[in-house]
Amino acid sequence: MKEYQTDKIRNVVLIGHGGSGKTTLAEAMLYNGKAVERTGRVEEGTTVSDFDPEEIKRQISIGASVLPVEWKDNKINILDTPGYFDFMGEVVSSLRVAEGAVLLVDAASGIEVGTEKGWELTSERNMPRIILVNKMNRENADFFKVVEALREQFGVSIAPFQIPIGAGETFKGIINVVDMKAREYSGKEYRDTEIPDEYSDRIEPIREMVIEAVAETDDELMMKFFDGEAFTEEEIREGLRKGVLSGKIVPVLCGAGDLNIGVETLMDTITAYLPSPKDGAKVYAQDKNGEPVEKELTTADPYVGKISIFKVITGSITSDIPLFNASKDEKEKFGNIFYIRGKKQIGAEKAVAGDIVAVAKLQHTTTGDTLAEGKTDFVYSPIEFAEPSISMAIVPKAKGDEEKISGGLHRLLEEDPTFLAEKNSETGDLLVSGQGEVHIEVITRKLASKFGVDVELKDPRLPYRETIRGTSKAEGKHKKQSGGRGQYGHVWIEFEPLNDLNTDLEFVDKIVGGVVPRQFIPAVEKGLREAIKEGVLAGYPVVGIRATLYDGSFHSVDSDEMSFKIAANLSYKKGMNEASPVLLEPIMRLEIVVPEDYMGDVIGDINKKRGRILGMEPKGGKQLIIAEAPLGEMFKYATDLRSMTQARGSFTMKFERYEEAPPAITEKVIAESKEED
Ligand SMILES: Nc1nc2c(ncn2[C@@H]2O[C@H](COP(=O)(O)OP(=O)(O)OP(=O)(O)O)[C@@H](O)[C@H]2O)c(=O)[nH]1
Ligand SMILES: [Mg+2]
Repeated sequence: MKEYQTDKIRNVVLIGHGGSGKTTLAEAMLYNGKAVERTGRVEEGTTVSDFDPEEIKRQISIGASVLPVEWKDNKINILDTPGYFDFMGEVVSSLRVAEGAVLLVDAASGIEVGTEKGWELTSERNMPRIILVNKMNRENADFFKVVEALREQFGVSIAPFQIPIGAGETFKGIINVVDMKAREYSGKEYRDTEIPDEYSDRIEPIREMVIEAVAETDDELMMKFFDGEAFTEEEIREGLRKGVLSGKIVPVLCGAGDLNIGVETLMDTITAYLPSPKDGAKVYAQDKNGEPVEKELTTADPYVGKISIFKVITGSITSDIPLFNASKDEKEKFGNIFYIRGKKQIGAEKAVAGDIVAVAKLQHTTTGDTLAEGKTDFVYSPIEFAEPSISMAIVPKAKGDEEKISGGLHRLLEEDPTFLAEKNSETGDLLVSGQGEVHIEVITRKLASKFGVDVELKDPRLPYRETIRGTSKAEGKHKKQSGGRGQYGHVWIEFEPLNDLNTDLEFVDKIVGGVVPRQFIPAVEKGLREAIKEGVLAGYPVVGIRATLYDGSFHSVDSDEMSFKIAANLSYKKGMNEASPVLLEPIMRLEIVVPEDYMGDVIGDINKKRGRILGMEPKGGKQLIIAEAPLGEMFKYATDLRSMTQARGSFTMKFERYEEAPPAITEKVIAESKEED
């Protein structure tokens, strides 16, 4: 690939609802830029971008891909991102390196949740963007309806630069209302044509929208507009460019990625209107000194070793230079740098500021780290990812694979900072927490394909507790006095519930007259403390009990600490069984944010899950619902909430307290514990 200077580079992220055609569009762009000889298809698993076996199998994008393509003296680094919500982390890291975005909207489906999310993500970052009304060849595609909806939802910044010629089966070209030119496509080529007569009525109102958007960018132009004066071509062009760069104007184009209609115009618009890294005012951190380089995305691939993809922020970079990882405070050995296009590697001599390159086998670097030529006293601010919202237990199919699993997870964590893996010390489960069920599934598939371990997913075991509701007095007598050294310990203990479930055991010594000698009383308490680690119902830790040692006896020769520990244990087993033992389940506090329309469904669902609503209040145009529900019902809440709200809801959940479990749950848990024994 030729060397391009910073002002000739465009880092453009493709975003949009799942299946809006991003990967197919990227394929057409690569074809137009002669990076591929023919266009691959998502259905056939032949696209440059969706090369991962999981992407091919599922026919969706899972990881972001970098796809550099040369276009008329410029290089466009296309960042194709997944639309599926579980993989939002990939969108977030890609937005970090891009200066501009193309937001795809399906011409037949119109605005979808992914469209709204894409709009929000780019608005928050003040990122210049173009909207492509894609799939114009679909049945029921309606450009004008989509534009109207976009204007209604996103305001006058929406400026349609084009209108389609035909729609659905008859879609064959576009009319540019800024230049007033028409173009028809054969799929491989295009030719400029006359604007068909029947379109003159449609052009005027659309052109009016563009003029109005231009007027919005500048006070003087606004005055002119209200005075009814026409803008010059120059004013329109200048106003549009400034407006797009500042985010005040969002050009709307139309096309069909799979027919390669409108794609070259989109590429022209990207290079003409979206910022290069030079004019992109991206702030990564206060740059006090040094020539820092920022690394953004990594992919773990054990066959070629780990590949780190990064963006050069300042200065330039060549192969084999020593770099310093400022985030980890470690030296990093840099081998050959190369460009990456999907999975293909393309040799690179040097990469200038603004460009995106890759390097293999970095030792210490993970996603979001800052690399610099020498020591720096700052690092670029880390990328903020969403917290994982769903957890599942990973169980190896073959015994002895535990080490391979944790090794594999460790590697996958380096490329994907949006999941967590940890061993729960209480239940012993290896828990993987992610952004959704598909996310966790994909992680386990990667464990199999990249690291050769087969695993199963299970619901995590719950950290139940046990306590008692009644009181009891129980004797524990341990006596062994035949042959050898004798053993003798004897206690009477009263068991009562404590009101406080945060205390496990309160031990009270009410021995009088030395019926249990002083020196053995700590052994009784120790025996109890060991015993309560396993409740009598289902083996869960016991909390909230008081045990009062009030009587017993001893033998002057045979009594020892061990005998009293055993006696305490015997008393515990008997006493607990006689004091109405109960199972406690964890209750979680939930804060759920959903649009008003979904409130009824969400509240009904919480009730069905044995939860209760504590309060509701408006929050940022949506509703905040505060609720409590047992953890046992909430494992898949991320999935449930997504399907109830079409992914418009979000929630956080944290442990609140323990509460007695209903009989049905208790029975089930007891049965399960018997099965495991
Ligand atoms: N009719 C029509 N179908 C298209 C067009 N572009 C893509 N498709 C089809 O739409 C489906 C989804 O296309 P993708 O390119 O995978 O969409 P995507 O946005 O990359 O999907 P995710 O990465 O999963 O979010 C595939 O079946 C494509 O063949 C188009 O312009 N017109
Ligand atoms: Mg895709």
